[in-house]
Amino acid sequence: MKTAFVSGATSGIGEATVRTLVASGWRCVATGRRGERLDALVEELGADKVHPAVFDVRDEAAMDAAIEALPGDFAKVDLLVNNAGLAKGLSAAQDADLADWQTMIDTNVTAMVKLTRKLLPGLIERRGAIIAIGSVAGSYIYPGGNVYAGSKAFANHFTLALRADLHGTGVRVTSIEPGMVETEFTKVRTGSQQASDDLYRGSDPMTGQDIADTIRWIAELPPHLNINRLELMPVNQDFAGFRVHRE
Ligand code: NDP
Ligand code: 8X3
Repeated sequence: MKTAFVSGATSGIGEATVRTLVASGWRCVATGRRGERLDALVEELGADKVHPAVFDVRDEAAMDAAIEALPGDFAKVDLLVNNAGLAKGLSAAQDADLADWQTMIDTNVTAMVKLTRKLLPGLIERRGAIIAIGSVAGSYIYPGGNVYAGSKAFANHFTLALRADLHGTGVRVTSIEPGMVETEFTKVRTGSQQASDDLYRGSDPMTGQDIADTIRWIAELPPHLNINRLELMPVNQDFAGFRVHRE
């Protein structure tokens, strides 16, 4: 049985990924700040299958302690799913809250690279894999995307860059770049369940399960095969976006 380390497993894509990987025979380290949700996953799936690691990814000492405390085979990570992340706000750059910008950079960029660096030696030892959840926001621009878009462009590109450094190690690296997935993402971004419902209504968005199934598929491909990057959208979303302002 192999071990996956899934950051951000208390909701959305990460939670679905833990359920899906466990159903497919993996054991999972499930992380997040909301410990009660991780406890519920352990209750549902079994303590031999899920280890809850409760920490804020922005707190490096807490990240170190959580990694240090991984019990038994949960410490032998074969797959890192870099998923924890968030958007805060949709204001134009000129109106944006700097604290929101800092939160996104600390979470989506700084924490992701630290977690990756800390788990890399073991991943190399076990010829494991890294799957990171970037975003279409890292490739296509929309108003108010600003720092979120920048952080996801970083995530997309950092993940691809890892491939070069890991050349010859056997470690597989994939950047998954989804469009609209209905999770708690928009509620967290806007602070409003209504805004979230309004965004997804009638659009038939992707689900956390869609992305979890994709992660499982990639994770279980034969070891000689690497998916470099994979962009997914719901059929009802596209990437046309040019605008012209006339005086
Ligand atoms: P959710 O809000 O449902 O899940 C986000 C997860 O990240 C939660 O488990 C949350 O845990 C965790 N997280 C956020 N901040 C921290 C933190 N400081 N410390 C620890 N964990 C943290 O959203 P999604 O499932 O949609 O998001 C997962 C990833 O997918 C993100 O990286 C997001 O950018 C990306 N993505 C999402 C898309 C979408 O449309 N939903 C599309 C493209 C990419 P907790 O709050 O308990 O700490
Ligand atoms: C989240 C997808 O399109 O809302 O990364 O920016 S989008």
